[in-house]
Amino acid sequence: MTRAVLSIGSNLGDRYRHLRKAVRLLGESVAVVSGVYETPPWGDTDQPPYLNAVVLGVDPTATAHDWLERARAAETAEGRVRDPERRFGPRTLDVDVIAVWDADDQPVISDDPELTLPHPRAHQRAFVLRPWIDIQPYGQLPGHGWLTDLLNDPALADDLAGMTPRPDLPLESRT
Ligand code: PH2
Ligand code: MG
Ligand code: MG
Repeated sequence: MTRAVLSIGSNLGDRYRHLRKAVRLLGESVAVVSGVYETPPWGDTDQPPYLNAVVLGVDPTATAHDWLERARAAETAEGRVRDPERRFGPRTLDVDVIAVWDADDQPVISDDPELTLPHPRAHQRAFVLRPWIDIQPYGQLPGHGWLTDLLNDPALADDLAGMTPRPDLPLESRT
């Protein structure tokens, strides 16, 4: 059995619909889905606010690249157009593979430029860590430690304060 933590986000069009579709497109392997948060844009701040959530995927055989392919397929299905000039720009749907654990429960480490694992910026992103800890309070980001400790980093305080839980926008979870 392999496991993956995926971050989903949208800030263009019907954001909630894109997230619901993402969960549906990721399919059978979606084990648990976090609540949705409204989050200020990170990185490139000249864009609309995002809706973000985190998904825990569990699959008998999927490799890290299988998770990446599923993520990309969902993005493409939701009309994602990549702007090479704007790496952190607005998007209908972004599905990022944050971390993967192999069949022996060991974290997958990869410096493949196509898929760096764990995600190289996840430890700085409140919009990943905050929904993640909701569904995995004892979670650890491989190479960076406990989510509880990462979320206590003063560098994240402003981003955390700027996030708003959206319990009015539930995503379907299998468990
Ligand atoms: N994704 C980005 C850039 N900035 N900001 C927020 N709040 N949420 C995101 O998902 C996000 C972002 C590029 O992937
Ligand atoms: Mg992203
Ligand atoms: Mg992405």
